[in-house]
Amino acid sequence: MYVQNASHTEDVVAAAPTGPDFPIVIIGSGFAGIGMAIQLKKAGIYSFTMFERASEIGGTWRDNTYPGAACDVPSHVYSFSFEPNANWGRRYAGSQEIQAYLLRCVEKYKLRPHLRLNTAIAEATFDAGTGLWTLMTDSGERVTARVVVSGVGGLVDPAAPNIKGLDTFTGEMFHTARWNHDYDLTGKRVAVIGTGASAIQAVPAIAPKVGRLSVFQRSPAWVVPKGDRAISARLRQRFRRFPWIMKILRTLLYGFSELMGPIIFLDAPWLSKIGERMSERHLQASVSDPALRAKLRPDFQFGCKRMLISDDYWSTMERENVDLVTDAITEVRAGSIVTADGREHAVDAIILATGFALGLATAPFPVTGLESRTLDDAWRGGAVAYKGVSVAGFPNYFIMMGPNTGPGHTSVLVFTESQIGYILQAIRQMITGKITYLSVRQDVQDRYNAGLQGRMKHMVWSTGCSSWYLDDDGSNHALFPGLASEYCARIRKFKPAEYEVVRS
Ligand code: N01
Repeated sequence: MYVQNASHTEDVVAAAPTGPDFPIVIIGSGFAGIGMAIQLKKAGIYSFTMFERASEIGGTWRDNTYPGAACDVPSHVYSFSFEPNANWGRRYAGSQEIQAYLLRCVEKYKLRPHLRLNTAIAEATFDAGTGLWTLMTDSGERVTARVVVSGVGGLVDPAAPNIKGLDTFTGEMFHTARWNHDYDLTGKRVAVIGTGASAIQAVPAIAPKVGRLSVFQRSPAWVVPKGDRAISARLRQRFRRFPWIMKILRTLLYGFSELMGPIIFLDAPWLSKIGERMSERHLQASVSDPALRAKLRPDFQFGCKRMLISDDYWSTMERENVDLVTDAITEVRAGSIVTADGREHAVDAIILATGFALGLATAPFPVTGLESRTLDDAWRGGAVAYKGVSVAGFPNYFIMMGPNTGPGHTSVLVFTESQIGYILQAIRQMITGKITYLSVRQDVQDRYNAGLQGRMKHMVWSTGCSSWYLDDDGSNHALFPGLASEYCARIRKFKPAEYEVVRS
């Protein structure tokens, strides 16, 4: 239990079994950080400390507790491949069940002694002389690390919408990712602003409870059926007895998502039509009123914005106590929301389902690499990283779910696990090769990114809709323009020749 006993973090990492010369810091304890920690332990590398700014692990699944919160990727593929869970209760597990899974992983792999909760990293600076990162915590504590693995995630901090008068609202107001469970919505007049992936889960869950629900839609989205259902006790028992069935299921689910991939991400109208027809059939089956259907039907190509997956969102919009408001919000007043048609919608509570301030394109805190260059400077023209993981000039600093590694069509964990494998190889090479630091070559990074950006013109994401995928200038530094299998193949092997390698 060296973390708890140490009075200073420098002592903590120094006291770890791998020795004082190889301290590793993992920032964040969501799926990425936990997966990295487990694989380090499996590789016999124990000299790591995981910093988490919140009071518990879990990231997305700790924060998103809104009613209906669930993963829209099937659980048997949205879990670690090395830690299958025979007991998933539903095809698409809810956030509580996923958080419980992560907590079990932490206990099973005995990660608690490596964990520093309630400790945010506020600054990181690299020293080329020693090959060490110095990290400052928010309480001013100084920590040194040979390697930093950033697993801070991109969709973390709630985005506050820029709506006139929002701060003058005197009723209850909270964001989906900061749900106030102490506030009872029963019988209340509730507004939901936003109709993205979070809203379409929360709306059907709260609609039966509230008095009146007004859903403020700025732009509609393509929705496809989820086919969610409980996994029977019998099937779960089979999974426990024959774990190989889960492996086959995982392979099938992954294979299916990869097959669907081109429909979702390619700018090929004939492929998009397949998705649009699937969604249109779902709309016809869910909503009987043609006028309401027209309001819910997007006018952009399938996949341009993140495709939404729900069995009951569209049908909920036809409930007697639910209104879809498509006129733009012009102002929020003490007890109401005013729309462009002049209507004043009186509400008791406003739920902001307005998404997240995307952290992919900016450094999560000041990060200073070689020659005193900051990550924000390096990313001024858009966030770039070699294979989404390494940034030229920032040695021994590895990013998980970094630039251009988001999938629009499959489980993000497929990407995460391949990044863990890559970073682990780099760390092993550093330990065995007595390497002081590794910095990806600028020409290697430039070539990789030119290739990715060159392919963006074939992708559907910039065909005329707005989304968190795109930077202000319309460029895409969030998603990987291809199949997950391609990404995994490209990142499978760590090649030192692609890095400047400095030995002391
Ligand atoms: O956020 P979003 P989200 N006035 O950015 C609207 C992941 N996720 O939290 O489309 C009025 O998608 C905005 O309107 P518009 C997933 O990757 C995963 O729902 O910009 N409206 C939009 O409708 C997802 O993509 C799961 O016109 C305003 C909504 O708010 C990502 O998180 C579940 C507005 C924001 O939608 C984000 O999803 C949930 C304003 N001023 C989320 N500002 C899984 O199941 C914004 N909007 C895995």
